[in-house]
Amino acid sequence: MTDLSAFPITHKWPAQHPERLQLYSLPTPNGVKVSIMLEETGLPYEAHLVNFETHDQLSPAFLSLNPNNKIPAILDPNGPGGQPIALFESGAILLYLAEKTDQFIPPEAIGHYETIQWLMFQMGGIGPMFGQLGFFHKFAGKDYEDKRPRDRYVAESQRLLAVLDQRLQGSAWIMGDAYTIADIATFPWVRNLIGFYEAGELVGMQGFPNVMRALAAFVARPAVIRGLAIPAR
Ligand SMILES: N[C@@H](CCC(=O)N[C@@H](CS)C(=O)NCC(=O)O)C(=O)O
Repeated sequence: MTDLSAFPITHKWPAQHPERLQLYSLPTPNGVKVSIMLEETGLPYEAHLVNFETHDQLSPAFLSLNPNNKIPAILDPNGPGGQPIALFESGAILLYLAEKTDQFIPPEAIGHYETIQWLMFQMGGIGPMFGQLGFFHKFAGKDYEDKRPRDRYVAESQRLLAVLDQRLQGSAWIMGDAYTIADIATFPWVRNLIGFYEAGELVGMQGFPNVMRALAAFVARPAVIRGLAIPAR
């Protein structure tokens, strides 16, 4: 029987199936990257809800795994060399799961590193910039009189969308015919920009037809449909 008691996070979120990978998350654009990836790979896992309303992400148990107090995080009892491994940062988790399962990252070196490059483009660009746009357009920042911060993030989001649209010209996915972790990282954020942030019109999404076409294909995937609702709130 796998024993995860050395990981304090399992005291607050007990594992019913300690031999399975444990996911600590919430269905936000960063959280669903990992639930979608897990659904796509078919790896057995157990999902635990980290409730922001009760500040679960600031609890000592959660901080013991991620001192940066953000979801998603995982604990894989069967990590490298059969040892348990705990990870945070969605990009690092996607890469770990891709390499663990040999799925959703091309095996040949050039395609492998280009996929990582586009994953970093999402992690360093799309995620943080769209997130700031959401703050200034939909949340507390929308009441600021000075619209320059909002306009700056609108312009930067449009620039990033143009780069992505150009990349997707004539390609089903970011890496061509291959659906990869770069897509799994990126499209939850594009979906969120249009849906939850209600910023589709603001950034002129209709001007990015390749992004819209790939987003439609992404959200139609059965694993994506399932992953978007995990963990159940
Ligand atoms: N770079 C991190 C960002 C994670 C992140 O921002 N998570 C948000 C939800 S989408 C969060 O946990 N916020 C809680 C907080 O800031 O207290 C990643 O990709 O994993």
